[in-house]
Amino acid sequence: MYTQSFSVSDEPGKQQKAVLSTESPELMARFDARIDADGRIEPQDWMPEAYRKTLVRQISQHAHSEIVGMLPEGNWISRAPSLKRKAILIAKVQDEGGHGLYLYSAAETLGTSRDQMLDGLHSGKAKYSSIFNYPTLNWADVGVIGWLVDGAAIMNQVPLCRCSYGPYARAMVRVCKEESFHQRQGYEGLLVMMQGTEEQKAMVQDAVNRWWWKCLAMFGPPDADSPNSAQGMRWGIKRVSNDDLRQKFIDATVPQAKVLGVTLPDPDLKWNEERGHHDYGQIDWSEFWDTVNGNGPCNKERLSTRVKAHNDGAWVREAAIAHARKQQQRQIKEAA
Ligand code: FAQ
Repeated sequence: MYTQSFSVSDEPGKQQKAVLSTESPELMARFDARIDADGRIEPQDWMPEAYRKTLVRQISQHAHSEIVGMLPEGNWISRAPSLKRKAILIAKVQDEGGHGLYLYSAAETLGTSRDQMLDGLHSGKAKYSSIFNYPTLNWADVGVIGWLVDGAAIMNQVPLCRCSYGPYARAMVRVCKEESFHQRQGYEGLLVMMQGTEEQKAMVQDAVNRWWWKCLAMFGPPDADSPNSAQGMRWGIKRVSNDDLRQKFIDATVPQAKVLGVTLPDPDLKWNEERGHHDYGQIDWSEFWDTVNGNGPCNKERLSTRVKAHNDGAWVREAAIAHARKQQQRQIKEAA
């Protein structure tokens, strides 16, 4: 899918410039016209450096989120309540790993190497979604992550299938299909628990209480405080604003909560006939920024687990490189 990707060296400092960065008015006008006509930009096309940088920032953060997002649910694979639930959870967590890989590949087409992106994550410089810095305390958390976290992710990612950058938009199509399965498996798991004992019902309600507000914050700061939104929308990278996506998510989730039989923990949540939307209470943005800035309950644990996994996997990467080298040498010998 990404074979149109540029050849980029993984050696730091040896990154190949994908295109000339000359921002001539003529190239700029052609780029703007393509964006205005709702056309796609492909890796081989000229693009302004700021557009490239914005995409690398967003796509790499997205990839990191998928990879770190494997950890909270991964914690429950060994404790799933049945073989069926364990198999489903393994498949889901594996899917998230796959999403990370498509996204790193999409970002690589912009001339940034995977090593550079991973360095950013492992050194704590790169961002990833705030939501994955909270603990998964009981089995209902796994269902709630599927229902609400994947539900929020889909709401945000469906418009990204129409993103102006081709490789990102195409990657999102498959990601969204898989996220839909994740959302349904989470909701189905919760429906089963809600038909169970009083203790099981209380577990679901407790998990919903802990995750609801964090899921609303996942959409990012309010539009008025979102420095990247205006330009991202102008370039057709973002299609729907943070606040509009948040509102769509709330409106879609309220009836689902009713069917499930849980209460969403917001006394201000009510239908507003005039607006045709639900009103909702205040999100704690200071908690959100604390978490984004590395001080949430699990930031340190998530990062150290990820760094350890990367270091533990070094021998696999080394073995793969040694194997590729041997094969190459054999081919050279055979050709001689
Ligand atoms: N967490 O100006 P904006 C998933 C940062 S995937 C941390 O509004 P923008 C799958 C933002 O980066 C979830 N940081 O920024 C799954 C910016 O910082 P910067 C991830 C956040 O880019 C499910 C600053 O705040 N999804 O869940 C967050 O226009 C279950 C100002 O914000 C994506 O990445 C946050 N929540 O809009 C996996 C989707 N929000 O870079 C496992 C693609 C904002 O200037 C289990 N990304 N920030 O230093 C996007 O759509 C956008 O990047 C937004 C942010 C909407 C996230």
